[in-house]
Amino acid sequence: MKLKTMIAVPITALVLSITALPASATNQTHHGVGTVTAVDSKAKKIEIKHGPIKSIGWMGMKMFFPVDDVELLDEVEVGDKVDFDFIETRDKRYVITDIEAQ
Ligand SMILES: [Cu+2]
Repeated sequence: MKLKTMIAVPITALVLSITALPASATNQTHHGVGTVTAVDSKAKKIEIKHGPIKSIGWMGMKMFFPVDDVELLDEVEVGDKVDFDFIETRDKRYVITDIEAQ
C-alpha cells in the first residue's frame, strides 16, 4: 500500500462522519418577508411570494417551502403577509422553521 492511500482512508472516514451530522446542526437560519399564496396541508408545504433575501443571495420570487412542524400550517392562510425563518438543508431543501402573520 502506498503512503498516499494510507492517508486518504482516514480522511475519507472523517469527511463521511461530518456529512452524517443532522441537517440542523450547522445550518444558518435565513429570514424572509412575503405573502402566502398557498397552503398545502397534504404536502406540508407553504407557498410564499417572498421579497429578496440577502443572506442566501435570492431575488424575490414565488416558491413552495416545506415546514418542519405541521402545526405551522395552521398559523397562516392565503393572503397573509408573513415573516418567516427557514434553513437550507444539506440536500438543498429550504425548510420553514417559524412563520408568523404580520
Ligand atoms: Cu425563493
